Amino acid sequence: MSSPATRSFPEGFRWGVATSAYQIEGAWDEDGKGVSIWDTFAHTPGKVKNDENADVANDHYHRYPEDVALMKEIGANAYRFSIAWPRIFPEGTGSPNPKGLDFYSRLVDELLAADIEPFVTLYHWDLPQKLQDDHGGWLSADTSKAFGEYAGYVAGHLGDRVKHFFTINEFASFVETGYQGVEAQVGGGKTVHLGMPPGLNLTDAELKHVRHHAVLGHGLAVQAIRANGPADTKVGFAENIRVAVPVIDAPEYIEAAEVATRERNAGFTTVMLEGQYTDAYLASAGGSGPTFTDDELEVIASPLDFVGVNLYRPNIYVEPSDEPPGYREVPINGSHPKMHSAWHIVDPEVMYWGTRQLQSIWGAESIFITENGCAALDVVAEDGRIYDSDRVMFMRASLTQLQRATSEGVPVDGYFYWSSQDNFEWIYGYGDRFGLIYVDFDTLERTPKLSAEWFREASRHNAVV
Ligand code: PNW
Repeated sequence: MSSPATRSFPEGFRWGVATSAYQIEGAWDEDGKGVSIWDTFAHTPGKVKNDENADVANDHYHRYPEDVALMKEIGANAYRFSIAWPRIFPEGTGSPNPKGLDFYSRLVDELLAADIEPFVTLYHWDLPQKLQDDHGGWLSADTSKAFGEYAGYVAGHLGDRVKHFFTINEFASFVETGYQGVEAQVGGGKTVHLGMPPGLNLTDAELKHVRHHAVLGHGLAVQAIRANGPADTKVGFAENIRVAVPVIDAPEYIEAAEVATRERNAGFTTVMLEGQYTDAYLASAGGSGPTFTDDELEVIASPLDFVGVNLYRPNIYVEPSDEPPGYREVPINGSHPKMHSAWHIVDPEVMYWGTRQLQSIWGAESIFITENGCAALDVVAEDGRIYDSDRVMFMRASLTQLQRATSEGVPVDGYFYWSSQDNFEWIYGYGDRFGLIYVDFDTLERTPKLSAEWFREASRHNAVV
């Protein structure tokens, strides 16, 4: 192996895999679970590719013992999964459903017995439908409040065994794509409007209120987790922070990139870590929205134990500029390499600059890569194996850059590959496979891929292999 100094991670570094409830559990209406906005959306024709849904998905709800054994086999020592809010509170608030909590309690016990540390995400987009119907979902602070109460309840009941909680997964994804939607290129010069539930098309000004309620929900959850969980409970968020990468590794470029990253995350990461909206953010969208109080800002910026970031790609490249705001966006070339997903511009350096900026801009003292991974055109070869060489390349390159960061003292405490197994990839259905483990969606048979072998060896050596 290459020199340990340039390959190893710090002692205690977590090698994890990640999933989310709606994408793998199935059992969409079992044991008293309420309906989520994703159930409703995926049951509506025309919303998901091939009209697929996650009613059964990976059937993880019933097969979790096998899935935990597989995680163990591929070398994971940490598992990030999400809790389906409507399993715990079928209507979002009110009386809890004991059978829902019981599923997660059994899962946690199974993980601990296998020496895999549970990391729980409280919101990975499957909002109880009732909160959408009654309050308009995240358009209302009532949803933020309900989220805080649900988070406190879970911490009170699982906090004896779960030591790490992530409040909300990818604010930008469910807010921007759910409440406004995006125009996406589909080839042939055509664009389509893509959205996720609730499938609204709000203005930029209205969106600022939705963002505000999401970060407020995060802050209320942090406080409720602290109030209801044991003293050693740790909490943070899991955000797909938009990272501006400097085109040249030189001081003025690095500084310009920091200014850009801080501004491009003003509605989420920046306000959660600084307790203030930036002036440029407040002035955007004609200066309207959001309305807030100082008390709310304080809740939003409740102190965290760690920062979790999903890093897949650079958001933009940046060079310095003498004009405000002090940086200039460098366009991404049409021929820039991509992974299999159309949105997936490749640059492993996002792992280095992203984590380094969390430390340099906000002084982060503990960072988790809550997601990193790629889709690939995986097929079972004649010998029964799955040769996902592109995923091995992607993971090795990403972890090399992450190791570069830790070797310079950036405090990264763990890496969660997305995803442990192929699963329901939201509006793309089952076509986009992100797993280390291949899933045959007809038989639900699971087979570790070549990338799983790579991950197991990296975890065993605590190093890039
Ligand atoms: C994340 N991008 O979504 C989600 O947290 C997962 O649920 C999802 O399955 C996974 O990544 C793969 O897509 C993303 O445009 C959505 O850069 C969009 C982007 C990245 C991640």
